[in-house]
Amino acid sequence: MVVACAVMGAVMAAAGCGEPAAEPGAPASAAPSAQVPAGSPTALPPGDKSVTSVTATVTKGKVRIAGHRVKVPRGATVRITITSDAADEFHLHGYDRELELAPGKPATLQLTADIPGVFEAELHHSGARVFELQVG
Ligand SMILES: [Cu+2]
Repeated sequence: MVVACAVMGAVMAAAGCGEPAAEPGAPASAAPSAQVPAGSPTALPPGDKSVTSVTATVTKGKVRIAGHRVKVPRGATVRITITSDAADEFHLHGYDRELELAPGKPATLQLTADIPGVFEAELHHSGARVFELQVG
């Protein structure tokens, strides 16, 4: 949500909402790929069972998704694919990862869920909430 974003931006003035925050303490686990740029393909083998896929479609600002709360164990790999009918910006709070969405083009973000908690994923332009990621 925009408000949450604004607050977050204020708290993390240096980073601002959307800027990839400086590493919040290097992940202690085996996650050396934390800084893979959004949209880059990763070296994960396809069909890996530890990957949780989240797929959402956005039409006229309305989000269609299988479940609005996505629960994963800590350390899981989460692959988020979003297709929007309008240009937008996807933002996963907490992890501070972003995806630029081009109209009609699926965009994919993959991350290691190594921060426990509940994090909101939203679209900046439409303000739509996409889902919540619950880790741990
Ligand atoms: Cu945001």
